[in-house]
Amino acid sequence: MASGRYGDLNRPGLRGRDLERSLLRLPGVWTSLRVVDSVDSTNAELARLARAGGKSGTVLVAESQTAGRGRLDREWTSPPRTGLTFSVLLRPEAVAPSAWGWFPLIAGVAVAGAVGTLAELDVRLKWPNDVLVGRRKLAGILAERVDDALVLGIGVNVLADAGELPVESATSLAVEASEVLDRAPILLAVLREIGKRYDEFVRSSGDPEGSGLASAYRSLCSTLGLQVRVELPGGRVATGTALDVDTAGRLVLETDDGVEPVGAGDVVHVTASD
Ligand code: BT5
Repeated sequence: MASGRYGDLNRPGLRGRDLERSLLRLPGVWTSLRVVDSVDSTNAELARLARAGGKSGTVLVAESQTAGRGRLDREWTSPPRTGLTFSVLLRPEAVAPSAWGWFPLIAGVAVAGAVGTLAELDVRLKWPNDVLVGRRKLAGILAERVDDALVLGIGVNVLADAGELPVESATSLAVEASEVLDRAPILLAVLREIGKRYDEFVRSSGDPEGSGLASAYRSLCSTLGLQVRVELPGGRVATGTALDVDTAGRLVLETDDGVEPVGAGDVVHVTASD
């Protein structure tokens, strides 16, 4: 496997104890952070932990995954230590199931906001939560419900050079010439932002407007206002103008047949607003 133009010296491992100490310094939703060398999938591991009664606020970071998962049975691949691959386990007891669609969007807002600020890049979201720089994917998010727990998994491409990225449509902070390529502060910034947004959302009993989440999402989401094609999980395709995101986190489309909210799917931006 190529070591990349930064070489291994510039790909130091993450230090779990130091990261945990920094993360837990301030009170908040996080309860533990662990870094492992390798796991099948951080989402799969935290799903197992959730079923075994694992605690809300658990963070698991892996230096490499042997079976990283995307949505709809797709894969997430990333050479060891080139990116951030991690999951969090949360137990949002005060939020009605109808508002759970906002949890993956919380992760998207946190990643786009924190990474965009640190790296000084225009990082945007394609609904529901593809994290893009221009048209290329910098990070992906997989949210899974496990009984009454939530597992949010995040993969961010940091150090991978163009030859190491798995698909043409991918990018990394290194490829985008970001000055910030140190994975630890990026991880902490993303976790702090998820923690803050999650806490506000849960305290508002899952009210995306009252908690300020919806307006943060709208300002980061490049899908709204565009003509889009949405490939829905069953194979059907919906086309229309993306009007808004509703209280359930669904994308509201104006189609030829009227207004249609879609809860899951792959969006293709047909026209750009600028
Ligand atoms: C996602 O799925 O984007 C969700 C990815 C979530 C990954 C994290 S890593 C930590 C945690 N543990 C896991 O096992 N998963 C989560 P989706 O929208 O379905 O996109 C998957 C598609 O993105 C693939 O089919 C590829 O085309 C592309 N892809 C795979 N690896 C990529 C990468 N490193 N960068 C950009 N695109 C990638």
